Amino acid sequence: MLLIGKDVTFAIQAEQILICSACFKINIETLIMAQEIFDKVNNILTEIKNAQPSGAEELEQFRIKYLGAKNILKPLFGEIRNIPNERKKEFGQLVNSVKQTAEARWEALKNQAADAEESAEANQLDVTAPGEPLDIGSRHPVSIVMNRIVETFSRIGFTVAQDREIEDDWHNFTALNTPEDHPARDMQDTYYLLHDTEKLLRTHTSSVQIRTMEQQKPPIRAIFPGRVYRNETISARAHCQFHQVEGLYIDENVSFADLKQTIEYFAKEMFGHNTKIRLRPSFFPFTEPSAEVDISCFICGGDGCNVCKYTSWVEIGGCGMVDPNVLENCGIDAQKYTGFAFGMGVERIAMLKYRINDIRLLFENDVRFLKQFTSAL
Ligand code: 2NL
Repeated sequence: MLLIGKDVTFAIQAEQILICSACFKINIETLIMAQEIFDKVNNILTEIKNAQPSGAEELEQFRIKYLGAKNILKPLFGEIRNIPNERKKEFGQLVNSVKQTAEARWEALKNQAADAEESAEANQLDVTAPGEPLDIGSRHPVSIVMNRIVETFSRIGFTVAQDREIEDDWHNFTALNTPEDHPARDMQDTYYLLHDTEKLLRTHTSSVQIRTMEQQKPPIRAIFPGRVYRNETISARAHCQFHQVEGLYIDENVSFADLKQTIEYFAKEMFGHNTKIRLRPSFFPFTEPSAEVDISCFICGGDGCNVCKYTSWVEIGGCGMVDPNVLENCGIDAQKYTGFAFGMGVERIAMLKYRINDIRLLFENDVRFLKQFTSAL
C-alpha cells in the first residue's frame, strides 16, 4: 500500500476502507487541480474589484478583457467539468458572481468617466462671458394702429369706452335698428353661445355705444376700440375675429358737416396731410344718411396702383348720422339731439399702412413676422 499523505492515511484508517493507490492518486490530483481553479477565479475577482483603468482606452481594454466576446471569464465556465461534484455548485456560484462583479464594475467605471468628462466641460465654462441677449418684444401691428387711432381722436376731445365681448341681441342688433330678418343676425354670420343662445359674440363695438347712450346723457363724444367676431370663412382677406374702432358724437345741432370735418381731420393725421377724403352714399340700419369713407391713395397719390386697384381711392370705413330710432331706443330725445357715428376695421388700416397682404398673419403670433413693426408709422 502506497501512502501518499498523512491525512489520507488517517482517513483510510478511520473508515477502514481499502482503496487502491491509483485511485488515491487521481483523487488527490483532482482535489489539488480544483483548488487551483478556485484560486484562479478568486484572483480574477480581486483583479476586477481593484481595477482602476484611467482614460477611455484603458476603460475599453477592461471591457474587452472581462465582458468582450472573448472575455477571460468564458473558459472558466468550461472548467466546471474538472471540479468534483460536491464543489460544482460552489464553483458555479463563484464564476457567476465574478461575471456580475465585472458588469457592475464596468457600469461604475463608465459613469465615473462620464462624470469626469462633464466636470471637465463645466470647468471650461467662462463665467465672464456675456449672457445670452434677451429678445425684446415689440408691439403688435394691430395694437400700434389702434393706439394711433385712439390718440388721434383723443386730441379732439373723444373719450374711450370699452365693454364686454359677449353681448345680448338687444345691444348688438335690436337697439341698432337692425330688423329681425336681417342676414347679420343669422347663425351663418354671427356666433351664438351654445349653452346660452340668448348671448352672442359682438359683431361690432356699436354695442358699447348703445350701453354708453343708455347710461350717459348727451353730450357724448367717445370712441370704442375692441375685438369683434363674425362667422366668416378665414382667408387672406377675411377673418372670424378682428378689431374695430367706432366713434360717436351726440349733442344738440351735430351736423353732417361736423362728421365730414372729423373724418377729414382723422384721415390727414393718420395718412398724411395731403390726404383727401370722399364720402360715398351707402346704407347701414343704424345711420341715415350713411356713407362709406374713402381716402385718396397714399401709395400712388392718385396715379393708380395695386392698393387702390387703379381707382386712386381706398376705402377705410363707414359713417353716417345716427338714426333717430337708435337714439330713442337708448332713451335719448331725437327731437332735441342729433349725432354722427363712424366705424373702421383696424386690421384693414394696418394692412394698408404696412402693406400686409394676408390678414391671417396678424393672428398667427409668429415673432419673426411681428418684430418687423415699429411704432413709427
Ligand atoms: C364700418 C362701418 C359704422 C357705425 C359704424 C354706429 C353706432 C351706433 C349708431 C350708429 Cl350706436 N352707428 N356705428 C355707423 C356707421 C358705420 O361702421 O365699415 N365699420 C367697419
